[in-house]
Amino acid sequence: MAGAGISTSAGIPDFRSPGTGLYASVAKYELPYPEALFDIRFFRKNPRPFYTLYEELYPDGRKYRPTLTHCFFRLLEEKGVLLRVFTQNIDTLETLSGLDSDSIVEAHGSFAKARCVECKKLVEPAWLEKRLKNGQVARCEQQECSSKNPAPTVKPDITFFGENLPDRFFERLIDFRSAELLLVLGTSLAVNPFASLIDKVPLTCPRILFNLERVGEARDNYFGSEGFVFEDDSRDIFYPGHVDDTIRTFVQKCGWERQLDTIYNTLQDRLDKEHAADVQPDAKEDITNDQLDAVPSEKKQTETNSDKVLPSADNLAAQLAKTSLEPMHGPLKKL
Ligand code: CNA
Repeated sequence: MAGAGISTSAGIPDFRSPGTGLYASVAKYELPYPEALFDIRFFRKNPRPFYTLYEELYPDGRKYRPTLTHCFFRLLEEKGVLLRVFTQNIDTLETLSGLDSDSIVEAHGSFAKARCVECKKLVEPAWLEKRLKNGQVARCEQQECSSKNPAPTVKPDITFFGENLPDRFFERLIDFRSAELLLVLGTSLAVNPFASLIDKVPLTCPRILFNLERVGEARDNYFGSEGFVFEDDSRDIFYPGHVDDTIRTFVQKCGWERQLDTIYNTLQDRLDKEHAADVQPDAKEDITNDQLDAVPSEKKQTETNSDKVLPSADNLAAQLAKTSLEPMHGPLKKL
């Protein structure tokens, strides 16, 4: 389960981080209250504030790049241990990282497509980009809409407050029941129903929070959520810090660091080439299993460390590393 905190190192501000989050810079958007930025009723009356943000964050594939954490999802996919990435993010960086579309659930939609709020007709990305570059609010040009004054606004397929979540979110909820390990990364867990998903995994499923701050705890009394309990004997673990750093530490414990770097560097090279050639990104770069196998395994290091008393997050990482070598539903079950 991912949130805006996994994309801050890509240069995209989150909502709630003090000082740097979007809500801290509401003055720029001239909002009556911070959440109005993503409120469908407010947007229908005044789309300008949202469009200011939209121009900044529009994913043209050049401005913002997937982070090490996005590449970590790729690594889990390559290893065959990724069930699904449920993301609240709308920046499409999971897709740009090369993750299979089936591995992703964009719980709050994404910027990838946009349509008229009235007739729901999709618009061409090039048509929209031109208007965003000119600082215009895009208005529907379909015959039935263009005669209205003002013509209805074009809105990306992201879920605003007051709108339903995408069908795929509900269709894939079933995944939580079969999860053997839940990783929660870079989210304040302040938005429901997404936040409540942490309690949809089996009671035996360990849960790790990678975040700058402790969130989602039982004492926070989130509606519909029992929350994390970060006690010594609990199944819940808090990994504090910058998520790219803590993920690197976690991956080191799995013995997969070099493979993660290979994925990251290969992706950066591909994006460099695409930007140089000024073409749109299309396919994921081909990292073959042979290439991954060619990377010297750091598993030995994990094994040498195995006689040390490891904190439980390290144990989980070591178990995860073994899982890739054995059928799914293996060692994590025994925890
Ligand atoms: P949020 O409420 O702003 O919370 C972000 C969380 O991430 C906070 O707890 C931060 O402490 C933490 N955080 C920030 N940077 C890091 C970091 N480098 N390492 C570790 N933790 C970090 O954002 P949520 O995702 O929880 O809220 C859900 C909203 C935010 C969704 O509806 C999104 O659409 C929306 N959003 C998305 C993006 C994006 O797509 N990149 C950006 C801003 C907001």
